[in-house]
Amino acid sequence: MTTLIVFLCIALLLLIIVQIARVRDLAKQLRGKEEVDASNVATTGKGLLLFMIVFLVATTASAYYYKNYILGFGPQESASIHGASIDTMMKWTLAVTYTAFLLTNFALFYYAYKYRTRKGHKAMYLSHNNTVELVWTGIPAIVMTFLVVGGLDAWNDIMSDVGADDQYMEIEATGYQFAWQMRYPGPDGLLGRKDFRLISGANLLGQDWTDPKNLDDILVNDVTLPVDQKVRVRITAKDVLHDFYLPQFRVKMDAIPGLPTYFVFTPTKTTKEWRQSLSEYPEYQGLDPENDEGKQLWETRNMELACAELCGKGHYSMARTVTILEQEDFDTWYAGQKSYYLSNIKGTKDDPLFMAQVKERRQEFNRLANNAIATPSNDDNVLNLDYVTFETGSATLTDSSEYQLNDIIGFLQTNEDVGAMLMGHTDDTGDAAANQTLSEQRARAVRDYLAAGGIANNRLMSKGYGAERPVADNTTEEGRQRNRRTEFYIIRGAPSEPQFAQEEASK
Ligand SMILES: [Cu+2]
Repeated sequence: MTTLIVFLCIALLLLIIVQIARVRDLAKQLRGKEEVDASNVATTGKGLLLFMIVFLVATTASAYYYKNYILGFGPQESASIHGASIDTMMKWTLAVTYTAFLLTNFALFYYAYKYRTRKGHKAMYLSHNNTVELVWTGIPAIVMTFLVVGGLDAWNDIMSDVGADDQYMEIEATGYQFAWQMRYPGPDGLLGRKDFRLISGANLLGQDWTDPKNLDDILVNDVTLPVDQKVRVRITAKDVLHDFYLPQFRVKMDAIPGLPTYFVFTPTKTTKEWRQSLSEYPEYQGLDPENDEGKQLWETRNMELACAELCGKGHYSMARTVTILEQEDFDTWYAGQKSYYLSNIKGTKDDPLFMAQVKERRQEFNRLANNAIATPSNDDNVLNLDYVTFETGSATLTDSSEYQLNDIIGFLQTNEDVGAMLMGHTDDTGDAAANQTLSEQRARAVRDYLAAGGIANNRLMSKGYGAERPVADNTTEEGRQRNRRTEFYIIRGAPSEPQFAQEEASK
């Protein structure tokens, strides 16, 4: 239906145009061709003049009306040092192009009007004039030179890296489909080494944990920076091209997989000051419909980090908040962040430092255990399991206990003629009966772990001693800690209660 109506409208319009043309033909025949032409051209000339006035006034008025949306004006003022120079360049370019726009459009329409057909008037024909050529080549050349040289100067300034003596903070932004991972250097102020081959589910950026600089590095999702402090952002990507874009700071740099880029800038406004500056403009006044606390629009706006590269379907979801704080507030925020290594890696199988320790402990354990079965005496048959620990007050083994427990399993599997008595001990704080029970449960938990690991039940026994057999002074915390322990008694032959008692007695 709509198509039909549109089609009919077009047909009617064409019909009208044809009819007008026929009327004009008829008029020509009646009035004489030349007279009609002159009148038409005069009307066109005046029409063009009118159009020029309306057009230039309208473009100027709309630019003025939308000035709050133009970079560098009103609420769109830059929030970084170098951003001000970009805005100045933009303003100069706008001034020059606007002047050229006014002049050329004025000339275009004015001359169409001035040289309209009039009886007795003849247009001026200018085939060549050196002065005119010089003016309209020379002036743009000079203006362009100023713009280009000014732009180049600003570009070199903005793109330059930090100097050797500069005080600055270095952070890292890694783009991937579809998020940003920000990395802060932590207390040492240095970002650690990375290797893409180390990237895993637990190691998002491929940080090399053998590099001590990595151990205090902090990973966060949003950008938080102190005001008036120079920042160098290392920019990189894990999969495809992304683009690190901070519109409020005039920062924009491609994030390229395998080819790190950087951007150096200094924020000049805190988020608070920036919001305050927005509050002066009507666009940001009034209640924010998305906020249920009744906040004004300017109070809920945030500076942002976006991806300015069309990097895939979820591209839009890469927007992150940028928060600029006073140095003092930033320091508080920074101190409250925990290093990724400490909170996610340390003491796990992803931690090469810890795994190296585990290896050393295993060697030491095997040395002591093998020594115990090699010597005829039973004096050295009790090994303290330093790395088997429990949750406070319970018989639940901690995750990190598995390494030494597995060492015991390995040892018992290699030495099949050996049995194990697990002995639990507590310190002397608290109720004696409760301590007794806890020590029994803990020894039992270790025994059960070994049994679950494939060691035959008849080779395993467990016994709890409560606080009966302290090895250190129970009046100090250090002593109590040493007394809370599990021991591994290596017994030749499968253990049984009488045999164990006998071995005990012979000690
Ligand atoms: Cu992206």
